[in-house]
Amino acid sequence: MIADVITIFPAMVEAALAAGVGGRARERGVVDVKVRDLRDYTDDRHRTVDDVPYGGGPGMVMKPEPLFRAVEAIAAERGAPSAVVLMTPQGRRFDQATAIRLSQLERLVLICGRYEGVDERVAESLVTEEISIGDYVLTGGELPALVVLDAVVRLVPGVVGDAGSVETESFAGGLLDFPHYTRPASFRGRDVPEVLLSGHHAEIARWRDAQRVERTKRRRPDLLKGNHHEGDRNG
Ligand code: 4HQ
Repeated sequence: MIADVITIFPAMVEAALAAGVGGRARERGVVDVKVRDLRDYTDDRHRTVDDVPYGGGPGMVMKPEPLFRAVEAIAAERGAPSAVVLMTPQGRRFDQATAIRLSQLERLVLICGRYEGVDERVAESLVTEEISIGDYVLTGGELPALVVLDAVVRLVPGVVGDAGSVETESFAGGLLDFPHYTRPASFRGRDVPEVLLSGHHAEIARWRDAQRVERTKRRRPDLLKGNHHEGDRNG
């Protein structure tokens, strides 16, 4: 997988990408993620990326020219992107199904907005999809892009060591994960469930399945109601 992140805070994105399983996958060349400083695609002395909003009002808007130039430069270097994703609270809510779909694409571009957001013509004619990581307002699209990349990159074959852990985890099959325990078998008066110490693998698998269903009913009944397309609504 090839991915490019466009941001005015490249050091912040680089630092996060260097850490953990994703960072190691990048070192090994399993994924090729490049961070692009949007200011490198400006043409004025001050490397301006924003301007005042037409119609007035508070804050600044990201100018279209540097963003178009950045995506065009990436396309020329890497080939036409499979998707150009804009991180925005106006987008479709990110979920595991979207992570799976994006992980199967060859070339991904992620745009991180700042200020009040990007000029609408970027959303209309450069971006192929808008994604939100949730209904809250952040100061920029960098953390959302890192969230999306983290969820996507770990699905690329060879990134996560044990492929089994990708399959049996939370949301595989639309259910929450089962409870996990490690040593000691008794900790401050709380014991690991007997069945897990039994060595009866079929019984353990049944117990875990039952725990997943029970936890999902209690904590996330929405996941069981086939509401996969609607978020919660107010009112
Ligand atoms: N922002 N999911 C505003 C977000 C956000 C989110 C990104 C803040 C874009 C301009 N992005 N900027 N939530 O809050 O994706």
